[in-house]
Amino acid sequence: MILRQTQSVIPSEEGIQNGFDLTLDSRLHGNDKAKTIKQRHYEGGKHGKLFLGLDLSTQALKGIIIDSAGRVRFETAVNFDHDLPEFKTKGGVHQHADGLTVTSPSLMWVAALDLLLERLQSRKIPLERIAAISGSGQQHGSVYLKRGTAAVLNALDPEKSLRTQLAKSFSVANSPVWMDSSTTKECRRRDAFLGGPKAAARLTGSRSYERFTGNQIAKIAEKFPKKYAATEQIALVSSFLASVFIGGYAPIDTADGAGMNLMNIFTKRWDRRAFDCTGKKLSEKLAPLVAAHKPVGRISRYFTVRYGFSPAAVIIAFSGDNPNSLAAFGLDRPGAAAISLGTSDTIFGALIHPKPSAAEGHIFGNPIDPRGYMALVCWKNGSLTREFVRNSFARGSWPVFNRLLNKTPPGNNGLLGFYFKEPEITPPVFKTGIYLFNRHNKPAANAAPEQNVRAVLESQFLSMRLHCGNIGLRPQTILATGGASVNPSILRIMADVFGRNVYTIKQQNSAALGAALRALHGWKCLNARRFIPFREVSALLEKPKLKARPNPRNHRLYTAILPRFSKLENIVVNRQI
Ligand code: ADP
Ligand code: XUL
Repeated sequence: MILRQTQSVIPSEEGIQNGFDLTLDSRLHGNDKAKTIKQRHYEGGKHGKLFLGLDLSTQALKGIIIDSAGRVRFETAVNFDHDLPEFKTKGGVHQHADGLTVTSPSLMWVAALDLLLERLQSRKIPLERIAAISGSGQQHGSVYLKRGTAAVLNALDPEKSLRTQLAKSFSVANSPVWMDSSTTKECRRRDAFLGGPKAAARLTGSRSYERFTGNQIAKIAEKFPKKYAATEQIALVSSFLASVFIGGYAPIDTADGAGMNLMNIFTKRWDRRAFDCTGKKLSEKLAPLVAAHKPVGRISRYFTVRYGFSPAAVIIAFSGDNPNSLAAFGLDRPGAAAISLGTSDTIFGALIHPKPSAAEGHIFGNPIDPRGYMALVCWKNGSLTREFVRNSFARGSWPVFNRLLNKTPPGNNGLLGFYFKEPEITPPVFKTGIYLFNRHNKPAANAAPEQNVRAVLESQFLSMRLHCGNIGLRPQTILATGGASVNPSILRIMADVFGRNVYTIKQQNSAALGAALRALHGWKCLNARRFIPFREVSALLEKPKLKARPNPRNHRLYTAILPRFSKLENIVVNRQI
């Protein structure tokens, strides 16, 4: 039974009482035992403990190592398209011919993990000093593991690669990822079964969404019944990576678990009714839920022998990329919100009294406050759509893109555009296309390069401002993160649209940083045998730096445009043009 397998590798907090290392000695092989004793001595010396955070994002696997003072000591990344070209992904994914289905090869993620760890090893990073590891995964994606995989994970041979050993372990070779929009039928069915979108949102924190894992599972159960029946475990991207590390199925944390339409958002438990409209025997195929600061096991022998990690290294529950970014900013109470400009664009912040919306946005558990919540709104047309406009109109160069932007005034002389290069999540748009409107709200046939560059950015931030209030996000200040947050011209428009100061931290890979900080936090909680406020960890961090102040005149202009933007957006959504 899954629960038992998982529990057997979770060190009991009682056991920790007598000393951190002692708990695990009983589970070690002879050689490893000797190593632990040496290791304990080493860690007591002048070299302090280190903490590893991983982020398995859409386009890359990133790793950040921090010390116990929260300082970043090392970072590296494996880019799927460039470093693993044999998997033939574009932006880390495969877009299917129907224009709606989007998947990533599960084995590619496993290959990326070995590659990243080999890189750390070849750079002589003292992996034996890593006391705890946590991680992050793109949210909602699901990994389907064949019967017998628990045993394979438990007995991984350090002489062979993960890729070789797990090659036959996936009952569904290609994982549906968050960019998938192919499950509208399953969503309508779930909403109806649960009493309508409002009831579904009240129960699970979100109405049914195409990318949410429960709907993806329902599609696979119906379309590929044999593969579904052959599946022993369904993991999220985050819990899958944690599973590889512990050599058994890892629990799912309540922040990432909320992105499945399967968890009761208020009790933070799996919901039987939500399971009933998903797939047969689902409860046997999902790991238990756990708060994000909890340990889920010790590192498996594969990693200690192959890479030299200490057998004492503890694995703290992995979570989603947005929840981990929330941790990187220490957002445990309402006030500031973060805007992440990664492959997806998201806005999110902490909430105490969540009000799930039947229209848009999501409520997840808060990964740094087991009693708290976070609200999030997500856009699929984020960085890749900005890149598309950059490639089409700015010779593929961000400096050219920024120079063009400076040629147009805020408000773009009345031109508004909607760039749905991919089917959109917020608002829901399945038919892709670019829709331009002139100052008289009439469709515009085309626009100059500089107008397109401004239109895509203004449209993205106006949409954020328009939609985030519905889920209770009214930020006082904004913390920007993700790949595009390095671009000052983009941050200026963000500040002007929201009328708020925009700050950044040095590390734009906030999901990996958040995972490293959660590793440190979880490790502290484990040693203290109680929940320690995350502030004790986030207090260590450097203060975010002010990067853009709003220009009041521009802000007034954008506020005046908002009702017009909303009206035109409705027209596009309803396909009236
Ligand atoms: P993810 O974590 O989802 O894989 P990242 O947060 O790493 O994504 O962001 C990657 C994106 O950052 C790229 O797709 C790229 O478009 C964007 N990016 C990088 N540099 C810039 C820049 N100077 N201006 C705008 N966008 C940028
Ligand atoms: C959030 C979402 C994306 C993914 C990929 O709901 O779908 O932000 O987490 O980053």
